Amino acid sequence: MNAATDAGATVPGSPRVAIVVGSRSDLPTMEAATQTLDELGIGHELRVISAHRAPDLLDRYIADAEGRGITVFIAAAGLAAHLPGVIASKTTRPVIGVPLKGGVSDGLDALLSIVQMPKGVPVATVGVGNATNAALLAAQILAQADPELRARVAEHRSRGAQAAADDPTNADGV
Ligand code: AIR
Repeated sequence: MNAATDAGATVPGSPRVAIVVGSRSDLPTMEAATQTLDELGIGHELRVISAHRAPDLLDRYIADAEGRGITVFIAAAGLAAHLPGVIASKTTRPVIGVPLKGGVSDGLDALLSIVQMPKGVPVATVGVGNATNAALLAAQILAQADPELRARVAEHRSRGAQAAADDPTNADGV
């Protein structure tokens, strides 16, 4: 086991966030996560690995990712969305689940599947399709041990607040 694995430290230049999706059909929704991580200067990688179509590959990937210094996993899936829970069962690094639209209740099924993890193995869950919030939460987790990133996250948020304030629909001084 290398030092990076032991300490959960960064291998210089290596990605810190892994985005795992259950299907290629999930990729368009997750573009917002990669874009947000790019804006914040956070290295990331993306894999398509279904928890039930490729369970052995998922096992190997998580072990390898931890060894390379991946610190936060973002896992997105629709339908019977077991991917975040399965990843969380195999790592003690934080897992953020993104329920995706589709299925009989257009995302409510995936939301309940992800948010209802039985006690002992948590998955932090964001709103249906909210890839942006998943990336921001990952950034905030990483920022706790990285003052420069904390400043970038704060700046990113104040830019969002400024954009809201500059929106002409808010110009009536409310
Ligand atoms: N899925 C794939 N394997 C496990 C799950 N939960 C999900 C994908 C996608 C949906 O099933 O995350 O949202 C449909 O996948 P596909 O490949 O049929 O388009």
